[in-house]
Amino acid sequence: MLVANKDLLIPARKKAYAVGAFNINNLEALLAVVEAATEEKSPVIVAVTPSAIKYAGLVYLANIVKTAAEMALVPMSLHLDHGENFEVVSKCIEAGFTSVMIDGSFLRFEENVALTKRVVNLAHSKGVSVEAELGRLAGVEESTVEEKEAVLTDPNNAKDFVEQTGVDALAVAIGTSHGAYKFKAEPKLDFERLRLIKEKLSIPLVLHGASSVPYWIIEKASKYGAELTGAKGILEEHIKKAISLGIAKINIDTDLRLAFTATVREVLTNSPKEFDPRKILGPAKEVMKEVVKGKMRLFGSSGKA
Ligand code: PH4
Ligand code: ZN
Repeated sequence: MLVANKDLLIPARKKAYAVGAFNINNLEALLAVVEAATEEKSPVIVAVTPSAIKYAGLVYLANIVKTAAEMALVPMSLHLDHGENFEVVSKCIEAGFTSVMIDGSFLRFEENVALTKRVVNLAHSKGVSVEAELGRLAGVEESTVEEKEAVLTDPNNAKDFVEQTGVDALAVAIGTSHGAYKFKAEPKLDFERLRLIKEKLSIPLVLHGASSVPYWIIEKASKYGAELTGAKGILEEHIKKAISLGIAKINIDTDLRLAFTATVREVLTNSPKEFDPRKILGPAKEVMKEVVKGKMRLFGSSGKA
């Protein structure tokens, strides 16, 4: 069944676990996510970005997720990830999304508040949840203290932002970034900042850029010809600590991309005569599913559906 993110995230924050938001761009990724959620008895968020919509089409994506939700025995939401303007948000709400992110993190504080408020008014009138972002995800490890302060979420601003906008969840910047190259040196997150944000806000907090870039996947992809030198992600123990500090939604995309690509490379190398897409994409889906199941166990959402 399709539910709003709020219904999944409020219990998660209360009971100190997190619900995974997994990005999908095609049927294989969706099947991997839904099968994993069903086997783990876990609530799940299916995330779609504007670039996924550009790739596969809004109506196609919305309808395969709605079909999956009708058949699934676990609660799921269909979430717009990184909606960049009011127009994309309203199109997604019209198409049946149950949750939207409006990412005004590139705007000045007042502009971000104004845009987010406008989205909250529309979304809440339709029972749709809203996530917003304050602070920017960026590689900050070599930044000066002043640069970090400009990029990472300020706890006092976060409190004002939530009070002024009425958002249901807030994505915070504490040192994560999107993609497979998150750190040049040792993985490090600003937990003291997160602790202060948690003290000031009772709504669920969201961690973007949370892939761990597992060594076994990098090793497998590299064995079959990928060039991924320097790839590094978030430590699993840091994910657990973030959950204990109020993170209730965790975004994962890169780890699924890596699992998919490593497996496609493996199959094509080991079976050069194979040209049936089902025999190439099928194993890739299975490995993505195992990755999703592992995340659900790590996040503590297994058994919560
Ligand atoms: N996301 C995924 C963003 C994907 O435009 P696009 O479809 O390439 O955008 O919101 C994440 O936070 C994923 O984090 P990860 O890279 O650590 O998996
Ligand atoms: Zn993100």
